[in-house]
Amino acid sequence: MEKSLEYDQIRHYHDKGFLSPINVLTRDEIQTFNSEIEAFEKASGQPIDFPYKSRCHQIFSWADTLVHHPKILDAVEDVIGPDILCYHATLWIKPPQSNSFVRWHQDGTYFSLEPAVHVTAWVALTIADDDAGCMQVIPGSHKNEFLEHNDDSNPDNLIPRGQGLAINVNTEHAVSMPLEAGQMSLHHTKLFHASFNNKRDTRRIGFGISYIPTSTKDIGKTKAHALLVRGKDNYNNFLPEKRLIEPHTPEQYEYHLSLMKQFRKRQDEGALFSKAHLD
Ligand SMILES: O=C(O)CCC(=O)C(=O)O
Repeated sequence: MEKSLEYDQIRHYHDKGFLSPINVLTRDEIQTFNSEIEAFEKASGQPIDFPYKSRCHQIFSWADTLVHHPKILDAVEDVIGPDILCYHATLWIKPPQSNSFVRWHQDGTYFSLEPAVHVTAWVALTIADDDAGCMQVIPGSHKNEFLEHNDDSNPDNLIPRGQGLAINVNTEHAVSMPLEAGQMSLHHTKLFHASFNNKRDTRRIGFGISYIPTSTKDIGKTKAHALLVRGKDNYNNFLPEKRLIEPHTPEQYEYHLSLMKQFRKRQDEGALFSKAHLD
């Protein structure tokens, strides 16, 4: 029984590797979440950056609310089933009039998760249309295996190491996933996707949440934590992550940092592993 998506939408996700747009947030929610980000930036005197913009659900109440949001989880449940872990989450912010970009890539290349069924819910907290540099995808490209990626660091790349597909991606059939604030897209972990300049005078802010079914196996050397956000975990394949209770305490910042270090270590180990296997 579907929770929120129509049968055709679910079929589209599985056939093409993405689904967009899906309405999830109210105006009030959008305003509250953006105000909370701005309040943090005002207090810290600078735009939010790493490590705080990664795994933010371990720091901010707004992000904890989002990773547990019933409308997001209903759609996610329709594509990966009822028992759901949040594996990671990241804020993707493009400054106004910026060259910020993300190279073509597949999300799960270094995640060390099997099978590769993880879905990213990308929630727009501001408008994210073509002018703002919304995501572009190659429909059906999730039917490829994970392909070789390389690093190409560039300060404008939102991914610090600049990881991206080593092949020349044929963009003839690329499509955009424009979103209004409060809408989200879903994309499959193997889907080729990228994004380019923000030509608008306003920031483009999106929150990308990686969800996996509890049955996913962790094949990484360093074991991962993951947060149960819906249903039951009958597999215990991941180290149980604690849900945020009290934000902004020193203990919480320490916990966040330890999870971030573990995630980074896994990504680096995954990069070495995939290089050895694809060379
Ligand atoms: O925010 C973007 O433009 C890219 C996001 C992305 O690559 C992702 O969510 O996997």
